Amino acid sequence: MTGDTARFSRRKAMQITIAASCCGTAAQAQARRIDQITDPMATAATGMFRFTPDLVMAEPHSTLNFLNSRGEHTVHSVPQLWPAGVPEVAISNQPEAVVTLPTDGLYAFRCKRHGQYGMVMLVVAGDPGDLSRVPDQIARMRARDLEKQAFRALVERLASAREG
Ligand SMILES: [Cu+2]
Repeated sequence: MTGDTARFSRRKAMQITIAASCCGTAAQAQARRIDQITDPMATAATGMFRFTPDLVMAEPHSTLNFLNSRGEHTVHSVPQLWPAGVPEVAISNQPEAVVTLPTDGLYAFRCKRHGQYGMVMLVVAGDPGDLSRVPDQIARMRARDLEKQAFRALVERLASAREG
C-alpha cells in the first residue's frame, strides 16, 4: 500500500468515526467489538484467518469497533452486498477503528488479503431487507469461490437464526 492510500483510508475512517460520535451515547453504548484473528493452530486455511464474531445482529445507528486491522488484515466493504448510499469502508493498519451503521440493511465485510480463504463477515442492522436477492448478489461478487461459499454459509446461518 502506498503512503497516499494509507492516508486516504485513515481519513475516511476518521470521517466515519465523527459520524458515529454525532449520534449520542446510546448508540455508542451498543458498540460491538469484532476481532481479527490469525490462528496458527487451525487445521485448514479456512479457519486460520477470521473475524470473530463473523455474524453480528445490530441496530441501525449502532457502531462496530474493528480491532487489529494490522499486519495483513484489513476490513473492506463488499459493494455487491452493501446498503445503497452508505459510504464504503476501507480500514488497514489500525489497532482499532469505528464503523457506524447509518441505515437498516445487510453489510458484508471482507479482509482484502484473506477473503480468498473465507475471512468474511456479515452484519445485519435492523431489517436486512429481502434475503432472497442475496444469492444473486453473492454470485456477482468479484471474489473466489471459497469467499462466495463463506458468504453463502453466513447467509444460511442468518436465515436459520431468523427462523429460530
Ligand atoms: Cu486477514
